[in-house]
Amino acid sequence: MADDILVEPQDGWRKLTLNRPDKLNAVNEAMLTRLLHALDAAEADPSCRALLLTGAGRGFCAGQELGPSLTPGPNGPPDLEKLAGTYHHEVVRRLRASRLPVVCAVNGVAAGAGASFALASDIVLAARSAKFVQAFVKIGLVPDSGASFFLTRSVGEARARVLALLGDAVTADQAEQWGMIWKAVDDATLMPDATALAARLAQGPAESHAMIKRMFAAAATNDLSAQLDLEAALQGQAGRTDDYAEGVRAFQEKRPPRFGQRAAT
Ligand code: T3D
Repeated sequence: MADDILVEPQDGWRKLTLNRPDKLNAVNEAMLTRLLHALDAAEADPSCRALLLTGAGRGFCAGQELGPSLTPGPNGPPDLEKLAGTYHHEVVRRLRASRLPVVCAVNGVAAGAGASFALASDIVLAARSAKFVQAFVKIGLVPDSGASFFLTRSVGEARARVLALLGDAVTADQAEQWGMIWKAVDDATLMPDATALAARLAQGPAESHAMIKRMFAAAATNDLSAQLDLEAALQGQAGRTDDYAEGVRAFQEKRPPRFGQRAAT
């Protein structure tokens, strides 16, 4: 059985590791299919309340494998629209639509679609030695997997255009300063920090987390009035959860809350 996607169930959360270290975890169709299955399985597991995504070896993910499916052959160019739509973009959709908070530990270079997978996650920590490369332009392609969406919103259009047009690497520290990621940390503390974060999220109010993700997704397109309506509706929903009752009780009793409910479908 292929082990290019490692799934390690932890106490209330799962660690997913892209595991093709000799290729800096470059992805291909089979690997992405297994990643999609792993994401679906985590989503369907009621005991799973958070995800940690990382890469094995010295890279996080070097994007699409520059192999046969990307190589123009005797029958003409490959159908990259189909490739992106079937695999890469489904990963991004799953990460964003998931009810589970996703922590991404960028342990090394994140290039092309690999950078987009990181940016699609909810909380991104990167090792100081890691870098982010919009590699697409270097091989005559264009940003995909949400890169143009995420970057224009996180670093602003001026920087996003430079990154996309030149394909120069951005260091983890620079990515943090620009707001592309949450934090750059020392290489040695990346996994302990990311693990602690995933474990902490797994102890949090799962339904609240799911609604926060929905709310932030909608904020990308809603006007203020529509967003206020959504916030009111979701607050109403949150107010009816057991976690809210427990949260208020815990506050009044001056003790930490014990959240435990799985997000509703
Ligand atoms: O339809 C669609 O959606 C199309 C897909 C689009 C999405 C994309 O992701 S397009 C972008 C594809 N990715 C790239 O263009 C990145 C290519 N890789 C690089 O530019 C560099 O490898 C890095 C900047 C990522 C890292 O450089 P460096 O010097 O640290 O490592 P290296 O020596 O270049 O790579 C190490 C090995 O990984 C090497 O193998 P070797 O020679 O030791 O056997 C290299 O060939 C391999 N590798 C790295 N990236 C890929 C790869 N092999 C296949 N595909 C890769 N993408």
